[in-house]
Amino acid sequence: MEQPNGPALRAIGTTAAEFERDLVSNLYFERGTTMESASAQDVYQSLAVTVRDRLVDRRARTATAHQAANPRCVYYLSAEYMLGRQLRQNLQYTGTEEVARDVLKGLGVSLDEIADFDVEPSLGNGGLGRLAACLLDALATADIPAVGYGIRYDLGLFRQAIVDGAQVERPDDWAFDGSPWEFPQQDDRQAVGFYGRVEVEAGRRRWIPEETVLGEPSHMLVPGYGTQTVNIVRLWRARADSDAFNLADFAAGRSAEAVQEVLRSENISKVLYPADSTEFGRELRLKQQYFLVSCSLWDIVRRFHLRNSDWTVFADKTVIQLNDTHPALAVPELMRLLVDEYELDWDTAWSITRRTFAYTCHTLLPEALETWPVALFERLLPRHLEIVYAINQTHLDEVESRFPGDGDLRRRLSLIQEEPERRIRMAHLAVVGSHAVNGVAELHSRLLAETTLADFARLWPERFRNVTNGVSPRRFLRLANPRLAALISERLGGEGWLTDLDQLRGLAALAGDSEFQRRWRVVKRDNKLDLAAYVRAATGVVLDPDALCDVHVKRFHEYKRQLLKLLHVITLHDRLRADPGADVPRTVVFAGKAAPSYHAVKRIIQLINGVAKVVNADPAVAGRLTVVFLPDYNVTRAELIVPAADLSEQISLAGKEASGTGNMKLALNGAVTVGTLDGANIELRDRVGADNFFLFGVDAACAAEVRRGDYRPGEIAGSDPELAAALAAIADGRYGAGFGDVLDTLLGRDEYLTLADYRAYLDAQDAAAAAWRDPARWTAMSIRNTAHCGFFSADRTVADYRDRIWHADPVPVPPR
Ligand code: NBY
Repeated sequence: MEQPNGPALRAIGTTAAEFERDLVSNLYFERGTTMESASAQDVYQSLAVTVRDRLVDRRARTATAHQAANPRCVYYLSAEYMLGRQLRQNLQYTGTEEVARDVLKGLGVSLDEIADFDVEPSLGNGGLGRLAACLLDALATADIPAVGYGIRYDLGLFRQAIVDGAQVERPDDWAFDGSPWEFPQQDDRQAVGFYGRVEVEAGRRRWIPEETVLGEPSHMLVPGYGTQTVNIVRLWRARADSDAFNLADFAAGRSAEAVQEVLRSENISKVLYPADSTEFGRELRLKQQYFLVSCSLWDIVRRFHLRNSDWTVFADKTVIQLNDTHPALAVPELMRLLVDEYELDWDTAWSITRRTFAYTCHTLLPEALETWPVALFERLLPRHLEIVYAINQTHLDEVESRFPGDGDLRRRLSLIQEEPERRIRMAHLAVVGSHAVNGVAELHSRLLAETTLADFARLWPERFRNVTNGVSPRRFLRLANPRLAALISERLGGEGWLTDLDQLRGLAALAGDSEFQRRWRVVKRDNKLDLAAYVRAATGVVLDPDALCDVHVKRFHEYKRQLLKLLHVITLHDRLRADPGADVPRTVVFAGKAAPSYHAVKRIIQLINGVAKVVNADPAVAGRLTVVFLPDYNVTRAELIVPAADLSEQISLAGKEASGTGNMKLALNGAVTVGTLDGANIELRDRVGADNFFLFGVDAACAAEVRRGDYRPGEIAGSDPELAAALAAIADGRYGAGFGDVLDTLLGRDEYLTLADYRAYLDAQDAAAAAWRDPARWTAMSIRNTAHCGFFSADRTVADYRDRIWHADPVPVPPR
């Protein structure tokens, strides 16, 4: 950055000498130590700062370019971000990995060992949070000015341990050893109100909050790949006012009372709610949502005013994407700011608001659609409730004028649910307040418009569209699978595919090339050796790198049907005991976390571990079948498992998984999918070709029909001897006593049609095994999967959002 009048900045260079000088100097000035006496943690922290400095320089130039261009900015509001580890990413994006490796080696330290000190900030549950991170990566890579807003939870998603086969949740104090990637911005604190009352002052309504909490931002840098752009994610942490601590109480020995007020405030950003489907946590959760929204909107307005003075251009300069409904309070909050604080008239404010917001829905499950009790909402946010009512009034008037006399329709479209309790429907609020609403895969967007949001789609068809999810090829191929990335670059003659993923098509011509196939298999085998080393250290289970690596990794949910996979494992075990040639040598890897309160799936985790114990101890199947539950699935674990996978399990009940993104990551890394016609599986199969995908199961329409009809899982179990044997094995207690509850859900309602799809699933698995027996055939399928995955790049997803929702232009950042 040019500094015409200030003191000269230290030059940031990429040569080994410059890198070493900066590293040693950071060690000395930031950690107060020297190479001779530094701990590994010291070296890690200094290395991180050295790499970070290279991004800071780009960030400064990015901010200058944005200020000059006054562009339309994309603001992404999300309660979750799963950014993954930062060190290797940032080494790569700054082109300093080799330099760092050499410099450290010269200093007698190994980069690989140091890199293990890097901690992933697990500020999310699953797909929704990781999608946010992939989109930010692609936004920066596309030079689109963007800020991600989120909450800096002190404790991320719980760390999962397995004790006696069961999930145990431990706190994830991710910043415990320091957090070198963060830039705290204490001087930008922002007050957020809660509770209180509404007063009328000179004819205007105004909220007088009763409680105030401070939002303290901190930044993480989000570099683009192959560009100078560095965007930011701005995470808010709740702080009490500095005089909230009660000295008198403390002096009198009442230490708990002394910190009461501090705790009450700071609890707001204490933990991420580990729900991945239904809503719970109530008041604190609603407080979190408003906290995020209030801090972020204030910041967005501040940024707007740095470059503009006229509200009429606000929506031309600002687009706010709501990542699901968790930040939907932003709609009434922007109205409150515009009408109450900036004194715009209601209609002008409403027109600005609608043009500003867009909403992405990530579910179809009715139980996952957020609603808030009106009574709670009124107590916490009295002025916002008035605004929601006013928005609803105008909205229902519009419905009445378009569909006169249809009281039922008005009730269905209302922002307020009346029965059994009055509640605010956040998805309705988000739709009404947005100019664009999108689902995350073609099937999902269609079903949204036909079922969940059908009435809205009839009212405003022009608002609805699909934007199929995508994943970052930088993280999930280049960083996670450097061996495959190197092979691809070698054959495609460069790394252009990293930002133009359709180039992978060039690999299709090599699918049958035996030498290329051999190299492809060597890469996969080496990746399996890495996974095996980790699994052995973490669980003691030994994996065979030549076995088919069959992975079911994602959050635990009944609709994702980990139990269907487990029934397959039990049947395989039976078959192999009778005939060792009944299946190919296979390793089945399960990983994923269950919401702590989701008892039914925590039981499934226990059952998996029970089955794994029996199978792995059975000499009759040694070397044929191994089952492992790898604890604590997160982005870092995914980066280890995904490159090693041969077979990708995407077996949710059709019509339940909005999109899935693990399906994309695995196929991109050459895993072949066994999957249902659900979410983005459909688009994946269309692209990689039906011959390179093992399809099974009922489709969404058929599933809905079965559910409506007279479905009798017991009859299916009775007429399929292998299934009956698998269920009997669970019942007889060999995997642990008392799994009657699991059997009851299967034989009772079997909500997710596990038994209905069992036979088709086994047939698909047999087809997969047959393909695996022919390595040339399998490898060709694997290569074709990677070759046809270009569409699933997050760069394409961002281009779709840009062209069809955001209409934001890139702002290139000039090199130094
Ligand atoms: O979003 C996931 C979908 O299940 C998956 O199909 C899709 O690919 C992905 C990205 O679009 N949804 C998801 O991860 N949802 C959550 O994690 C979540 C978190 C919290 C709550 C609800 C859902 N909550 O109610 O608090």
